[in-house]
Amino acid sequence: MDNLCIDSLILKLHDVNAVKFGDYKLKSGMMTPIYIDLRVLVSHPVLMNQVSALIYQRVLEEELQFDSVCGVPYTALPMATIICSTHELPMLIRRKEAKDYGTKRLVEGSYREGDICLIIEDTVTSGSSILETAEVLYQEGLKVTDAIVLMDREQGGVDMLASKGIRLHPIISMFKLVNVLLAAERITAQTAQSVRKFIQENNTFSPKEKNGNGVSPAKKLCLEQQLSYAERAKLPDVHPLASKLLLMMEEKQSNLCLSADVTSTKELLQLAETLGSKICVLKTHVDILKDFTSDLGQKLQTLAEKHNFCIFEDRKFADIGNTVKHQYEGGIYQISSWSHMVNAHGVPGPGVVKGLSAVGKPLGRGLLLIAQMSSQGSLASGEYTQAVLQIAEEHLDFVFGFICGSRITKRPEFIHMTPGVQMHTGGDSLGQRYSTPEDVIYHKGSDIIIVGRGILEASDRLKAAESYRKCGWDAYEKRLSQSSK
Ligand code: S5P
Repeated sequence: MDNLCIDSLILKLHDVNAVKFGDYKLKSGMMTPIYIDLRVLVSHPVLMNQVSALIYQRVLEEELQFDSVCGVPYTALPMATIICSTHELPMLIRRKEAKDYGTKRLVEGSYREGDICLIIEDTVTSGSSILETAEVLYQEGLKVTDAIVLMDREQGGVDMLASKGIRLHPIISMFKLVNVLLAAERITAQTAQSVRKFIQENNTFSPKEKNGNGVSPAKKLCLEQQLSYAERAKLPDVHPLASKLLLMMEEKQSNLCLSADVTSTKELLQLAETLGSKICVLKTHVDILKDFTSDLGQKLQTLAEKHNFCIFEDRKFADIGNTVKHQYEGGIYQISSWSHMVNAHGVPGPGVVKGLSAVGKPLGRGLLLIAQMSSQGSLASGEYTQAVLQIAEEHLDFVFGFICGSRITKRPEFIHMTPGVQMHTGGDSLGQRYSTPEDVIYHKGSDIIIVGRGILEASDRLKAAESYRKCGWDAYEKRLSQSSK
């Protein structure tokens, strides 16, 4: 989703008084220093269309599957209507009260038992309004798997709904809103701080039993994942390379892997030199270099030692054991001689790991298996991911982690690395999909963010790398602090 688009929308919402600062009472009775009132949007048709278009864009990005759409009455009702009318999607209307004449229906529209209904909402605090609507839909035999909300007050709605089996996809978060208004000098730093404090201190969702029912997936991750990177580095079964990497991460306060997808050797070495201090891993695609020379590996290794990072050639091996052995060791690139880690698909079965291990293990190298991919329509999911996990568990002496979208195993010895990361969700025109560092590390429980164009296309790469490092690290610290609560 385009960042500028969200930023300008936030300013326009502020212009029309849909965002107010002061002392306001929420539906729950709680007093709040910020109030979101999107009811005014009906008087601003251009803005209403823009909001509806953003919600629909999110539907596409998340590739949501559903049979009908229902807006939570009343504010989200016109938004759902515009989306359904524009894109010719069937809509359902949830009545707040059943009529006392005629059909007495609580849900208007046509549907069949088992149909999936997507819920649309304007603002979420605790998530209770969405749940109320979902419960009415459940009574009619409908299913609800996902909901989209324009504004998430970040007070526990995502976790509460997740605990009820509903994924909530927020478009604007409260922190983002405050940051944009502060940057535009619409509010003072003091107001921004009081809102942030209020949000942090007023989470409406507190799971009753630790590890028990009613705990959201995000919270469950936190509860399970109590070890720091440094503690994991010392586990008895951890692969030596994973141990080295985890200690490096802790020391540099970086869980950022730079995907240095450039086509000139000079630029690659420059990146390693200038951004080396910000990263824990430098990921390369040496086969896209137009001027590869055999001394590159040595030069990269020198920089890796100087700046304390690991080298990861993203070769994605996917052949029978005997072939990958040659591809890893020989050819022009001689990858095994300089790359600390490589990755492989599980498609060929365990033979691919055995072939690579024959070359890499004696050199102290390690392997990441590709368990999931960031690209749209990826086939690496479900049972495939589980089968890859099993191959990894059978080769703990060489496989030390995964390329994946979210954490796939509780074993703390494995390192999870996630590509498809930018500051904002969205994608490119060739099927890449992006999640945010916070989502990947905090919500999805991964360990390392892999960032390419988010940094490479920035006007100041060093500044961008520092922002990603900080976001990734903050999300890790947030996860750790929650787990020890
Ligand atoms: O599923 C994947 C696996 C990988 S390794 N999706 C990916 O995007 N990658 C790699 O991560 C991809 O080859 C590229 O080098 C990097 C993502 O680049 P970005 O520019 O989209 O951040």
